Amino acid sequence: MRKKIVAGNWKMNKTAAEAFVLATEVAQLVKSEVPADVQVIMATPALYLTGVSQVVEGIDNLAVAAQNCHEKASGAYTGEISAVQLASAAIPYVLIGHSERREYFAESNEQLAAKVDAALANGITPIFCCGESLQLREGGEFLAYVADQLTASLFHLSAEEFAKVVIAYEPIWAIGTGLTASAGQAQEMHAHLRVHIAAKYGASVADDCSILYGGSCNAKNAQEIFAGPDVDGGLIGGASLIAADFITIAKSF
Ligand code: 3PY
Repeated sequence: MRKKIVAGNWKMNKTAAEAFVLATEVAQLVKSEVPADVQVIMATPALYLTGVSQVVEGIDNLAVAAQNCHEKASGAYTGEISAVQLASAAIPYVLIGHSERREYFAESNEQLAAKVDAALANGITPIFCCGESLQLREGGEFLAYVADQLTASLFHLSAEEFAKVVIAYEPIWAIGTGLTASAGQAQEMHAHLRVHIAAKYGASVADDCSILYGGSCNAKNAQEIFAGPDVDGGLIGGASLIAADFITIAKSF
């Protein structure tokens, strides 16, 4: 049985005081309102990871995630944080390959493969992001393009390793634009990725893989998007910064 997951990507938002307020509100609402079978995650700025970890402590279905990690274990990489360091602070999840990292920090498929390896080697669950640009969507090549992103960064893993990865499909044209993939467009891609995973790892691994939708998913459209049989939750941008909206999304299955 695959997990239902709603992960909030705070990106580079919130001051320390605001982060504490938001995390505390989310924690209270998860405890009182979110079904136990929905895993809620807050991907906070690195600075707040340990503080927010304390806020979520003891709530089984609430966890923190880093938004990135470096592929090397340690060394002269000013400003970076390694998976070894995240693991040493008991951070259970890390986003890898968000389109903003691919675009603004030129992260390649090969580098992302190394980051996935580093996360898994340290017992951290990677939430691997993939998605196509508007140009690729309009050109009609988008299904193959996104499947190729999985092949390039994940398909070197053993089936046992792959089973620990969460996928987040985020069409770039729907990130921060207010545009959302329709429920049909999300389901089409998710089903395609599941078939692609099954061809490599078999039906049972594919069936158990959580594939989240991201890209302007909000309290109004989450229910329709999550209704897709291959949509197992969401990676939420702006709406994760408002506790009530984020929790409405977490209750949208
Ligand atoms: C968005 O919805 O804007 C996101 O990028 C979520 O990661």
